[in-house]
Parts: sequence; structure tokens; C-alpha cells
Amino acid sequence: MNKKLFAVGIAAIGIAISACSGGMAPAGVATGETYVLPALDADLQMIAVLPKDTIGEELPSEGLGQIKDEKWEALLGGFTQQHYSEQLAFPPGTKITIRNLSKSIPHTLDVVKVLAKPPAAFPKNPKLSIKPHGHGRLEAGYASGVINPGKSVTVLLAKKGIYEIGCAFHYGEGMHDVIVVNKYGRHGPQATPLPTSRPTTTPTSRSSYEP
Ligand SMILES: [Cu+2]
Repeated sequence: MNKKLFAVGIAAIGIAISACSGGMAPAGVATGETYVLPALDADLQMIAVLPKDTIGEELPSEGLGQIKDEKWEALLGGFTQQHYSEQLAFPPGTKITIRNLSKSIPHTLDVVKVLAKPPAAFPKNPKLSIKPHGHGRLEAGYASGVINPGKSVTVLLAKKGIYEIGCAFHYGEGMHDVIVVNKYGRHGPQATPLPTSRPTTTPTSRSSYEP
């Protein structure tokens, strides 16, 4: 079992490295067991690629960036399956790990609402719970509870659907996204990497989708 997991991990790294060889990866990415890219600045740590069935989250301004997603007609940010913010997608029945990629800031993953189809209109000031709700199953009302820096929680994607999600602490700073739970769902295009000198508190253009 451990051997199998190890092999999957190595395969994932191989894919990530070959996918990055087009010029996205900074020089000096190790081909061995190292998951961490060279830091872009003193206190920023970028994960090379997330393990399968993992969502990484942090503030868009911590490094994940934001993307104006055409399919959802909305600005998505703060959550990724790869390197940078993007629409997330997994098959039903997947037990995923939500990992806080931040080195210093706690985050949550809460379901904001359940959608029937695009577009994703994010409500202005939804009430998102800091306490855990939903018994580890992603559905309306689910809340992960506080996930401290570097920590993870798991959640079962029990039901097919489209879920708007957000961080209870940083929804207003652009931490909201869409998870598609569907057999054929695929993660969306990723945000563009941020410049190395970036603000840490100023939200980027989050007004573009608001009425
Ligand atoms: Cu947050």
C-alpha cells in the first residue's frame, strides 16, 4: 500500500515537472522527492504540485492569485488543485484533503451555496461559519472549521453538484471558488502567477463581477 502511494506520488511529480518544462518552473527544481520550489521571496513557499485529491488554499495575495473565469463569469481565487487559483473538480465519492498552504494565516473552506449551472454569482456578504459543520460531507452548509497554517482536513464529496465555496475569514479578500463534483468535471484554467513583489493585504480587482 505504501509502495503504491509512493509510486503515485512520484508519477505526479514527473507529470508536474514535464508540464512545467515549457518555462513555468524556476530553474533548479529537484527531480527527486522535493515538493517545494525555491521561495519567490523570503516568506513565501510555493508547492510544486499538490498530491492527487488535494485542494490547497491560501490568500490570493499569498501567491495563488485570482482568475477571471469565463465559464463562471466570476473572479475565482484562493483555492487550487495544481499551482494557482482555478475552478476545482473531482468525481463524486472522492475523499479530498483540504490543505492550508499558508505559513502564517488560518483559513476555512465553507460551502456558500449550491448552484444548478453557471454563472457563479458570489453573494456580497454571506454568513460563513468558522465552526465546523456538515460531518465531513460536502453539501449545503458544510464548513471545515479553522484550518491552521500547514494543516489539513478531509471531506467526502458525497453528492454530485456545483458548490460555491469560500473562506470564512477572507471571502472579502477574494477567497471564493467553485468545486464541480461530477464524473466528467475537470479543473479550470489557472490564475497567472503574481509578480514577486506583491501586496499582502490589498485585494486585487474583486469588483469586476459585482453588480
Ligand atoms: Cu482564508
